[in-house]
Amino acid sequence: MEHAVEAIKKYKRFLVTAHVNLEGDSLGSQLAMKELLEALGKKAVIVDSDPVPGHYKFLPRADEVSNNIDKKLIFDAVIVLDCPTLRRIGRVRELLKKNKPIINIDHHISNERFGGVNWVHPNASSAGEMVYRLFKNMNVPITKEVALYLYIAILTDTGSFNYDNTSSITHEIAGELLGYGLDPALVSERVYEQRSVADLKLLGLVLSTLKLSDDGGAAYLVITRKMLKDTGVDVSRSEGFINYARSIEGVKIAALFKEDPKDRKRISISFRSKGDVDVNSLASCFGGGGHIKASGCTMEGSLSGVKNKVLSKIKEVLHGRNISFK
Ligand SMILES: [Mn+2]
Repeated sequence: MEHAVEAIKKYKRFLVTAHVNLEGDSLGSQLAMKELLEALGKKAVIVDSDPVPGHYKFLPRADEVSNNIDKKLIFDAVIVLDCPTLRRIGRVRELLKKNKPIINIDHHISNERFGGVNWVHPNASSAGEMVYRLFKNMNVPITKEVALYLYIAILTDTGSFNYDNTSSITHEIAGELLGYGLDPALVSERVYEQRSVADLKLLGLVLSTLKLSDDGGAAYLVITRKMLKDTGVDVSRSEGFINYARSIEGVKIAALFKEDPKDRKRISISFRSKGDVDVNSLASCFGGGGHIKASGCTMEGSLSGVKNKVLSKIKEVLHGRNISFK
């Protein structure tokens, strides 16, 4: 963290970015980082590969998140948040220049240390929690807006304080953030209860694909391009669907296969686990990564080809048992 603090003090103009497919942590940590930099008298521009999802547009200054890859943008250093690899910043890579230092601030165990400064803290609940620590370390007062950004980052990345990245410290920080005047019920409603009828129709289609291994240890779901087309729902609205597969009693590994809506050859796969199963290693077999109990990867090929490869690896991880899916 000291190196990150030094670098923040040293430079004046920052490009702030995070991973593709923005969600609560990537968005909250970036918006809070921008406030931190501005409070220190610096300039900061947030540029992301993907737009702010509709249900996060209520966040103050969310309209300042740019998707414009403007090669003329002037900055001294780049801050990359919540990103295990540089590939994950998507189109923003086009803005990186050789002589501009990268400050990598992340909590993914699979982080590739791609920065000049690498503050990687896999025990942090979220990138938001790490930005919270910067506010404390640099003595910058937390405003109600900053508290909202950081609370949402922590809330969403801990699955509403349900996952095992939740600790007493997470609750202490969240408690302090609520003390800045946030209404937790209202925040939860804005983040989680903005579903449309079409979103639930997509969920219905996805749940109907559920398959369980015959030993009950693994389950998977599928989202096809056709389902997205038929319901008119953006794939970003499927966040959390995989938890239905993980929630089945006895399931240790859950997978969600998503056909890329734009690229016919790409399938992205999310993994979740329970107990002592490490899905970070599982995803790394296919060039992906993430956290021990939540990870993902992207593969090329047909849905059935990719499924066969991944499901046989899952069988291997589950102690090489000879299982089949029904
Ligand atoms: Mn995160």
